[in-house]
Amino acid sequence: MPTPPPDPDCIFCRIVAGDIPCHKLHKDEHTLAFLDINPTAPGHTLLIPKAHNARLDEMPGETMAKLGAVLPRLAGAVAGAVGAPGYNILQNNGAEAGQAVFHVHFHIIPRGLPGSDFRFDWPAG
Ligand code: IU
Repeated sequence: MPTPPPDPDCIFCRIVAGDIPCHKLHKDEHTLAFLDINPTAPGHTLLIPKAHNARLDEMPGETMAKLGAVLPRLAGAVAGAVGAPGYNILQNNGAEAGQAVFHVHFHIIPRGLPGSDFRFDWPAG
């Protein structure tokens, strides 16, 4: 499957291109990770594919494999760096599900830090 071209209107494509700065934590040929600009917790990180896909169900499985190769160790490193005993991995698809930036991204959200934890109703009910 051909690599989708960057979307000039996509903020994350512009971060990948270096047009917009970010606090970079990881970079390789296919993926990029940077601190969320509006963190829910200290260390809140986004892992993205460099290629533009608006949502997970439009993304080639090969791209998921590239992200999956990075996510476990990155998540552990992020949580460890801020001293968090736990973390959430969150990935939103569609405005109805809370997606605001339409370029696939995985949130790594450190949890359990005294004084900075947030309310998260899961499991529901
Ligand atoms: P969401 O899953 O699409 O709702 O998450 C988008 C995230 O992207 C959100 O946490 C924003 O704070 C974050 N973000 C960012 O880190 N840098 C930006 O320039 C923009 C959004 I726009």
